[in-house]
Amino acid sequence: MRKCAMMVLMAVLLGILCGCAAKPADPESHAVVVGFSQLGAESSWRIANTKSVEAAAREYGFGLMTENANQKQEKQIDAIRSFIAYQVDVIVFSPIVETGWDNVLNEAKQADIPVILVDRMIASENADALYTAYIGADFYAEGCRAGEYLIRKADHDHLEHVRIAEISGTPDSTPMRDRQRGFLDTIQGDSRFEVIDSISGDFLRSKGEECMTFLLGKYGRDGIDAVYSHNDSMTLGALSVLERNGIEPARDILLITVDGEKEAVDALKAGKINCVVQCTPDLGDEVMQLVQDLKAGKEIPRVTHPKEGAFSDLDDLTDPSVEGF
Ligand code: GYE
Repeated sequence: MRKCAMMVLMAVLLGILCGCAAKPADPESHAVVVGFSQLGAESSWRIANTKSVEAAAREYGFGLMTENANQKQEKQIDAIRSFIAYQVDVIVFSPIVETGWDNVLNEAKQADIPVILVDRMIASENADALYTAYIGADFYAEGCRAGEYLIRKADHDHLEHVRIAEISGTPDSTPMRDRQRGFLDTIQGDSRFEVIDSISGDFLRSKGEECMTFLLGKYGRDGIDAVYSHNDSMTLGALSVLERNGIEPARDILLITVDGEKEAVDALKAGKINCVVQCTPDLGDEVMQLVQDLKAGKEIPRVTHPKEGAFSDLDDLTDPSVEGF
């Protein structure tokens, strides 16, 4: 008996080590099986998002096959193909970049498997025909909130010239594109602001450090007034570089970030970040509600955006609603 239990444990561990898909224990026992292609584990946001989807699937009693692509588009394409072969009921998919999905999504369509895009969008001439619904943040609005904060801050502190360095997310991804567009559209035409550089940190903390080191080397500590970073992981990396160089974050160089993870909100409260634009990773419940409605033959909304806001040093940070995930 003990030997048997050991063998089961070994098999489970082997599965984990191989990085095999987390197949539902007994798919037959679930009325609905969902295939979830997650793009990676690059940030606290992503890890919280994966947990949210997994917890919601359990709550709804759906079988969930999760595949994590470790930042590789080809792996996501393979995962979707495996879901099609398995004939899952619904594919839930968070595309790492916007382009390059036409073939595989056409295959899902031909197999009659609906696709729900979660978090990120796809771009294609034929995009509308390739997915059933999208649920995720309005990244353009997030970029606007970052820009609006900077305008308020410049007004408040009577800043006349703000040289901004942007640390952007993964190139060709929806949050990178739209956070940039929203920000630039908001500050454009205001002569106080000058974007001096924009470099990609791929949404990774380690690359946020590298980017900040590079920017300081290129412009010097007195050549940058503000950093707009597309996520908290990169911001926290950049912040540590500033501190190591004796530069006071949020004072010597303004820091504006997006996501709202606990560590960033705590840094805001500690006066080390100026503004945190919220982006919620808790999309699981709404995704599974869409799956349920879809299976029940109900009409589902084509686009769902969660409600989000922003916290900053110009707000009351003692308000209990100011908290991170
Ligand atoms: O901001 C970042 C993550 O797509 C909204 O991806 C998501 C972004 C999030 O890696 O932290």
